[in-house]
Amino acid sequence: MSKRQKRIILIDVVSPLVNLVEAEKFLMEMMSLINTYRGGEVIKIIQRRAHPHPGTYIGSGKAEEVAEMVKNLKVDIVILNAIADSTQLYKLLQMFWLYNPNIEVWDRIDLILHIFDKHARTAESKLQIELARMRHMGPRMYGLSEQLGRQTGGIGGRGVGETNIELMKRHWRDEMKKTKDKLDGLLKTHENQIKRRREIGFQTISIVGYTNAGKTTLFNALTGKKKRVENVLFATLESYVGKLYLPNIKKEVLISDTIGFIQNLPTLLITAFKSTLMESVHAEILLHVIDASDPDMYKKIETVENILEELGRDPKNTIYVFNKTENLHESFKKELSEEFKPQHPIFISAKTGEGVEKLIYFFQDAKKIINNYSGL
Ligand SMILES: Nc1nc2c(ncn2[C@@H]2O[C@H](COP(=O)(O)OP(=O)(O)OP(=O)(O)O)[C@@H](O)[C@H]2O)c(=O)[nH]1
Ligand SMILES: [Mg+2]
Repeated sequence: MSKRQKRIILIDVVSPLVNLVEAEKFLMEMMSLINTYRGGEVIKIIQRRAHPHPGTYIGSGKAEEVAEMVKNLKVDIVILNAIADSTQLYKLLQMFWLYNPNIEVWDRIDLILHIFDKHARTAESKLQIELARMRHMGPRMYGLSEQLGRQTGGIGGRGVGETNIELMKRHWRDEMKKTKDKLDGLLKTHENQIKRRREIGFQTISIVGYTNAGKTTLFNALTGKKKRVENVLFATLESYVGKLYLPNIKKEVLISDTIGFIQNLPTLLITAFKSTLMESVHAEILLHVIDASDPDMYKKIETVENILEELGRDPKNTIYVFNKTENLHESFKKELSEEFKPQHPIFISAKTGEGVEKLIYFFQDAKKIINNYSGL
């Protein structure tokens, strides 16, 4: 017998100044994320508010309404399209618990962490996720403990309650430290690997870009590997390294593929994935893969640039690779060529292989083309 599909309520708090079409667009990416997670039957709610409510994020009236829906529609998960305060998430959880003791209340970070959890393959990425989850969930766990404490601690909520919270916090801190130590160990090994490759004289070209831009498809085309390509967000969660032989200069270079970026990627997750992203940050050349068929292309380019900056990557030696261009108008290509001249734009279709040869040729010539470039 197949399991019942999860029933999910997705809520976005949108300013009254934003029109409905825009508001719907905000929800689209969340819908793709839910789809990546495992899908389910999604009920979308757009709540108009100038600012999120400090206590419940969505406002108490709306929270009551959602609580009714949790009861009547047998909802499993309520997701906020926001990065919410853990006290706000906890407050909502408390309200909905009355109607479904198994209800879960997530924000955007929780949803991304659940997706990461599902896709993580290596010990390193699993630990990174565990640590991020501990950091994100921690305060909510204290909330839970505080409530239990109040129930058993008598008047004023002191005594047993306080001890419980302290114990909980200490346990949490210990667990977090253990996870961090394990991760630091793996990180050291990874760093040494990168150092060794450099000593041997390997140059690295790293593929970065927004999630679903076609990074892995390009990686496979360049290296002949067969890494998983999927039309979902965050299909890749680890870094892969492959080799590419450049016949003209008779040299082998390393190509790496990694996790994609996304708008409003919480800093917590960037920090958590620093070790995975290290490969890219240190690469000699960065290929920023852009889905040129995406109407939101410009916003996504900016998101990727901002995250790279946050990671401390110098924008120098970055090549813009416009992908999915098999149906792109020549005039649009021309426009992009002009607009992004400093980023040495190249147009490819990683899927059909169109333009990939040109890209390889470009690597061989990179020294001449990129100013001040000392590699290759
Ligand atoms: N039309 C078209 N689709 C492409 C092209 N390149 C990749 N795709 C499709 O885009 C989707 C995402 O491709 P991936 O290579 O997994 O993208 P990614 O950037 O690695 O994605 P994440 O790892 O999830 O961040 C897949 O359905 C690919 O088949 C292209 O040149 N043209
Ligand atoms: Mg990928």
